[in-house]
Amino acid sequence: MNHKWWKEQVVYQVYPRSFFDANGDGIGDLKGIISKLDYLILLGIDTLWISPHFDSPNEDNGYDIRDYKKVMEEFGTMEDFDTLLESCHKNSIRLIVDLVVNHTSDEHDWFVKSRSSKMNDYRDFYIWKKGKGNDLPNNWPAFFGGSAWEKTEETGEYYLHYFSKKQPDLNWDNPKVRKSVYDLMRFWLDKGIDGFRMDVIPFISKDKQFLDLSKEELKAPQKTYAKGPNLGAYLKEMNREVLSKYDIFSVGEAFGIGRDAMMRMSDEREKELDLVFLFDIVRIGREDWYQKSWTLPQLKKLFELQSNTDSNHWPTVFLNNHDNPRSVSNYGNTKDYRVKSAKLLALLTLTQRGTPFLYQGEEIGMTNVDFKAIDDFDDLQVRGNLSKVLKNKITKEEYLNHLNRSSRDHSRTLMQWTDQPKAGFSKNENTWFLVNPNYHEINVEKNLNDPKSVFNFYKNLIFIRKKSKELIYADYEDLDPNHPQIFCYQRLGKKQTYLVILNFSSDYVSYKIPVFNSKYRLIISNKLDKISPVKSNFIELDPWDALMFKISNLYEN
Ligand code: ISL
Ligand code: CA
Repeated sequence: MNHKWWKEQVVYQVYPRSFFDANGDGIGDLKGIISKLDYLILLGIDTLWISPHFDSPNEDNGYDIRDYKKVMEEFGTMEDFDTLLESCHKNSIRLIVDLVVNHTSDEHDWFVKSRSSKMNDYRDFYIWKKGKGNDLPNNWPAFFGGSAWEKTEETGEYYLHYFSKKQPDLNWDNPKVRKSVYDLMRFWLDKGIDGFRMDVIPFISKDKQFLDLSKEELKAPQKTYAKGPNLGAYLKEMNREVLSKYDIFSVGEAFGIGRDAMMRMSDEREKELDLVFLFDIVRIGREDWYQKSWTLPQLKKLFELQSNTDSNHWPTVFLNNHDNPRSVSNYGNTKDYRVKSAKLLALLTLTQRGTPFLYQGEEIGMTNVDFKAIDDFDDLQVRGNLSKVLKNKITKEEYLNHLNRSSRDHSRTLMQWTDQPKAGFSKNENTWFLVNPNYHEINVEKNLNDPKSVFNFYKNLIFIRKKSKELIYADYEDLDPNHPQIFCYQRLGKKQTYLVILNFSSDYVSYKIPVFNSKYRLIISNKLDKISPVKSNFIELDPWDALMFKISNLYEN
């Protein structure tokens, strides 16, 4: 395993719209992030990833870009961006931005020209097709509801959009498109940014046979959309032309691919991307908005697949982001053990093999919202899928019930800074989205003043992780894959072995540690009371107990 800086960092994702509103217009902004850098430095993170900050009509909260070389007006100015970048670097924090080049906004100049006529130079920047008679070109669905094809008046042809009709897909088979993308990438890299998170990057190559999806494929169209014929070629070209020329890292949002494709995309011998987000863990039990139950052994299996790669790959580890529900609501217990289970998830994320990506608010144990009505959601995906849901005879109550477990909006509520109105996010009483009513109890200020807070547990763990390269690079071994409540694994370093024991349940469990050595030393735990050193290989675990031990291999036989 060759050591790289981006394998040793802890990344923190900021959704600028919901992070902090410095100018009081009710929307988060870049100056807001700058004003909170001290907080992130205190937490100890190394790299900041900001969701799209580019000019956008905000159909999809910035994932619909109108001008790649302009800062979104609501977020501030290019000077603000330059100040943010400079402030990060001054504090040894790296900054990566969100590269959204599978599609643009329909208000992007390229699309305005492309749709105007079949003869326009930009026509082939997008994917146009005639219908079949009066029918759509094929049965491909869009993720935000309806067909992936939209007809235009100007030429009567349809254009392809995997997401909203205001997000037309770029035609990556056109070398001019690829050249334009590489040019905009250089624009930001020459400013000194430290890399890109690449939005739905496996979708950029399309299978131009445009065959209908089968009934089975329609259940998860992302799996088909992620298998275009030229994906590898385009990523290799992007790496050759751009990425390889800078000391940066790239992480692909690989929505739709499986482990094999992940292994190829992030295999350093392939020279495509450095890291890839696999979605199996964050969407466990999920089919689109439908959330089924899952078991701990199923979760452990997914960690096995994600963490145990060979030395040519390096995993990412994340339990939430701006597209998924809050981790403590999704995997923990917010009813009776919110703080404790949030700390357990911190221990899991920060002692796994792979680069951890934290999401704003996760470090203070922010939770899902209890939405009362479908109209309370902001997400276009919720509204866009309603007609399909009702057509499939799902009641609004059932849809709401699932959305309260799976919606993206849970992670887009305002960051909870204090117990002041709007949780201190903004001075404006009119904010773009709601704040979770539990902000009186769950907020940064309270966490900073409590040595036993979720924040301080994350802070201590980040410190422990960064201090020990062993913990970062050590091999991963699940010691008890089938246990229904306990997640027990070890990290086998050359000099040290770390043992992690997590009680992923609200039960009291008397647990026989699979491998035991009397010289284990407790490093960190979420147990409030002192714990007696583990004498025998039995340990009494309270609900949601999370402990990490270390043993120096020098004592080993
Ligand atoms: O719910 C989803 C798809 O059905 C999400 O998981 C998400 O759309 C998918 O992971 C792709 O996400 C990325 O691309 C989207 C944007 O809406 C998401 O915010 C972005 O993370 C289109 O750009
Ligand atoms: Ca603002």
